[in-house]
Amino acid sequence: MKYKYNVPILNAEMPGKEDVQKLTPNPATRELLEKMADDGCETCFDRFEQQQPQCGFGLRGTCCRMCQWGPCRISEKNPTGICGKDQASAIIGNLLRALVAGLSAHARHAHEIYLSIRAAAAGKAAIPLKGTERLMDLAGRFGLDTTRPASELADQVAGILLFDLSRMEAEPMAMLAAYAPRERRETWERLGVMPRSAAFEVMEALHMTTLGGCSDWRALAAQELRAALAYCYSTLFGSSLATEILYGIPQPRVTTVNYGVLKSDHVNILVHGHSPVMVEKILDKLNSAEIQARARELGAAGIVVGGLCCTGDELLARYGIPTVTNIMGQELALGTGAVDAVVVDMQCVLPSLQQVAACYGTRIITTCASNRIPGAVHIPFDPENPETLEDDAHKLALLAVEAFAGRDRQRIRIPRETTAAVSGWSYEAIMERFGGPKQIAGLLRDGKIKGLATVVGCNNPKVPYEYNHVTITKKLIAGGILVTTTGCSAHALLNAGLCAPAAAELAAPALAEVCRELDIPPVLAVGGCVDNTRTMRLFIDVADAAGRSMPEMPYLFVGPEPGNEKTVGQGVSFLAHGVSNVIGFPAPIPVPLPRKPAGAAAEDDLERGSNEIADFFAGEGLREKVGAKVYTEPYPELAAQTARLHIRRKRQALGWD
Ligand code: BF8
Repeated sequence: MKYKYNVPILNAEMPGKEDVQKLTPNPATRELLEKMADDGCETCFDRFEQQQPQCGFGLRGTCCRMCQWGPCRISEKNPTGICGKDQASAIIGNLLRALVAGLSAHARHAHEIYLSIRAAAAGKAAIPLKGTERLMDLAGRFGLDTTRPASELADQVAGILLFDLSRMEAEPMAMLAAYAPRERRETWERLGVMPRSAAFEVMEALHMTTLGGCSDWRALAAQELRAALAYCYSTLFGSSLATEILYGIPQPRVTTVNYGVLKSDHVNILVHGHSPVMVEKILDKLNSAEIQARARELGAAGIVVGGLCCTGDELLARYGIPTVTNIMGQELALGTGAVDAVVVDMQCVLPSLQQVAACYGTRIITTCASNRIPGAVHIPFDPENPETLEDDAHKLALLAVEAFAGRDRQRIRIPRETTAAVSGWSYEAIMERFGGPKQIAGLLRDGKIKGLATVVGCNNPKVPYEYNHVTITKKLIAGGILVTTTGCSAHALLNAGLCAPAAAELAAPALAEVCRELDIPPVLAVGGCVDNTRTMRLFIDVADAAGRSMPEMPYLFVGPEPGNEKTVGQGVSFLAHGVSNVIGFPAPIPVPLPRKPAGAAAEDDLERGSNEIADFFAGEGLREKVGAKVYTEPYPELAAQTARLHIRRKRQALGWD
């Protein structure tokens, strides 16, 4: 068998700490990197340098570790694994396994929320059902009798959502049937990629990729789409909308973010992770007169709560609670020396957190049985036995506040940066501000807004921290493209000031005018990663209002710094909906560089290197199937140009330019 990928590979120069110091946009990051180096406290930026050079097989997705015969490194010398698996199957199999690992993470999150709704409905725990509007909306969409009492409806809705997570037979997913556009459903039916449930598609993906399983990469690619649709509707739509049943639909609020929100004379508590149930209860307790008085008794002037990662994004959206930073900034936040306690639930919590905490005397508290950290205080929330929630939250709030007493305060240095922001851009808030999907479609058609892009996802040490998020986004808004954002990307854009109305001055004149007229920023922070649902609903409803299919629309999904396995499903979900992706480093696919063909005369007579998987994602394969493709571009200036060109081509095809 011929090895097809013996061509140079699209790669980025790996940045060292010096490059990060030069390029990272937030001055607070630079200050804290220096401080932590002076304090002798190691971070992921140090460990990234120590890991260089990283394995080329891993980087290209050509290492197969799916059985105990391997690991097999697929190369020119050895074009198949020991079992005979070829390169394409190895690469797409790795991607599929990453996607379903991410799907499992989101499914576990969703499971906790759905069981919490059940517990609330049964009156087993003091968990609210504040989002009556969302409950009634979903009950109506699921065909329930909306005259029944709210607790009964909540229990029924939770049951339907749990079935979307777990169904084993070939029946439609309820959430997909309720929200997916008809044209998309017909496309997915035609492609044979309709999903059953999260659990079934995870099972099938692992089954297909086990030793002696599926060796047809096209069938694996179809399962990638199927699993992404299960991901999208059972765990993104499910979690996001179910969380609104519990805590209500966010509304815009003016707030302040960034490291400078921490205060040296206050108790500083960071909340971190993804599932909101325990943290919401802890917030209630922290606001109580008793805990506030305890903080003052210990000598603190008050209590500051700051958000990390998606828990931070969600609390920012719901209450305007200030966010501090994202996955790669979590160690830096502790490096301020000012953090008394970090309360973490699930996912994206660096295992190093306890070591950094030890440097600064910070107390780490874990609240999810799936996410233990040795040395941390552990009081888990169990939605099946929620009766202790109230007492546990009280205990945790007290533990967090009492961490203030007796800490070494000599190492405190809080960067001054604070940044204005407007949070709370739920789907409903966006619609209210614009007047509805028809109005947004009109602004797109008239060219006042050139396109809609969502800039999302993690950080990755393979690019200078946050540089790609901020650089691409500035160029998108300068090109008249309205941006939504979630996850770690949102933290970068919030701290860069792009989520404040004043950022309109960086936008193209027509977009700036729209922003000023509606008093919105050009970058709308819509929530945590599961709240990509809000952007997807926006895209679906605006396309419908414009009378166009999703693939025709000037939309883009931009993931400048993908890191967690969860982001694979995000990108593929949007692809399945006909929304192209612009992805930064790293895609674990060998993307060949253009090269001079043998015998070519001119220096610039280049041809694109080719392989099946890169062609499937970036060429016609996927585009013919779902109407969208992937652009991989690690250099943010070029990525933004690609994005703007894509939007322009869509507009020209629609006759809007
Ligand atoms: O779900 S963006 S590093 S925080 S995975 Fe994690 Fe990635 Fe950050 Fe939330 Ni999303």
